[in-house]
Amino acid sequence: MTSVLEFPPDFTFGVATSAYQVEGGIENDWSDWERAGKCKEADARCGNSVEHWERFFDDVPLIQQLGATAYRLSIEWARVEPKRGTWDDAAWSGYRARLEALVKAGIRPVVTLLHFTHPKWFHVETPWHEPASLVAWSRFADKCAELVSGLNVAVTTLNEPNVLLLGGYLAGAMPPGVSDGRKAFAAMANLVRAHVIARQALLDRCGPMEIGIAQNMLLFAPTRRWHPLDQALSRLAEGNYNHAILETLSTGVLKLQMPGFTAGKEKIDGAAKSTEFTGLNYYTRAHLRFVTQAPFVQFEFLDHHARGLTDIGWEWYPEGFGQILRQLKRYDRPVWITENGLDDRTGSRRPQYLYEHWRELLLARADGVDVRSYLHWSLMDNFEWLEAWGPKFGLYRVDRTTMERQWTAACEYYRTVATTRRLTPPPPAEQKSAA
Ligand code: IFM
Repeated sequence: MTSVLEFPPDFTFGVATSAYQVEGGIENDWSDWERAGKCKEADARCGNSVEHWERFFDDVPLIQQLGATAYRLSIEWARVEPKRGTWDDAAWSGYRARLEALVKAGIRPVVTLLHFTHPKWFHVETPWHEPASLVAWSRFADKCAELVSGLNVAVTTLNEPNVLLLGGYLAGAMPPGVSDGRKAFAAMANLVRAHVIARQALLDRCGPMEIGIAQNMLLFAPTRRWHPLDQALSRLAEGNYNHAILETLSTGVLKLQMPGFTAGKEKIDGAAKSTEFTGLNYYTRAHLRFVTQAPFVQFEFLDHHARGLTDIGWEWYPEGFGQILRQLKRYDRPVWITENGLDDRTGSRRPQYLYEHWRELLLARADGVDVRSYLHWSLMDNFEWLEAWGPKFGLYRVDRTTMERQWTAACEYYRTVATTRRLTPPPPAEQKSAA
């Protein structure tokens, strides 16, 4: 019998990254987006990133040293299909060799098929709001099924489809830069279909296996607790952003209700009960305020508890993690934390962040939430999309001039908890200034 502040022996500790953010040398829709000056700093480039493609086999021991036994990584579609219909066989075998190396090292791969990025040709002819997107996707999904067959892997078909839809199809802030409610709804339905297609391809090729998505969820709260419109916005955000896709994968019916933006209802064949686990990416709480000018909603990250916002300005709010975990009981599936972490330029806050979030996780487990794994975002510092190289999410700090991976206090703390399974507070942080 384990105590509340102990992780059971079969609980999985792991780490996560995504291809574009760490591999380097990739030309895709995001590299074009950067070149068009669309990141926060116009000259920001992912470029050679942290060279994880080249250094992969040396990076595997870094995962082992953390006591981690799972690694969530993604397949870069643009690497394996740089031209529509033309596979790069060396890239496919490169991924296979990497997955095999992980398995050999006792690390279970959790493979993401789509983590925000697409080959350059994709949006030109087959953006997600067009049915043809699914033709291109089906071919890719079949190849991914072939890639993982015979290996003990789990799959998250889609990473944060809600972020891709909001950023890429409603706000126009990430590729493909569309801002159109009707297209956003069509894209959403097709992304759910993409999950169903990939799932079928995997089951056909590999037999029973664990398949889910990684869903970004925020705890939403009204900025003015008494204000009916702030309250209504929070409820809408919770329903549409957090739950609409998870509900669809549970009931088979996609329902979206975003007044003034988009709405729709559609039955998606094969979507009902189409996951083996619910993947949660949790970072923060967002407060919502109704404003009288379009888009009528203002997002705010408030430091209500005076804990200090994170470096990119997110609220430090572990309680939200526990609350969201409890909401996931409704899906009646084991929960995997597919991402959780913090941008921390000095590295001094991450151990305490881990402690507080792990504590919430264990309390939620004690409350009956079947949380089975925790994959930390991120194994090492990486390219943070519109924010480029400012945020530091890595357990390992990466010096991008030498590409040296540096062990940090958070690595030490992670290893202690992952290997002892006992959650005790971390030693007091040394105060460091940002590098
Ligand atoms: O870096 C991202 C990741 O790609 C998706 N989830 C959130 C992370 C931190 O913003």
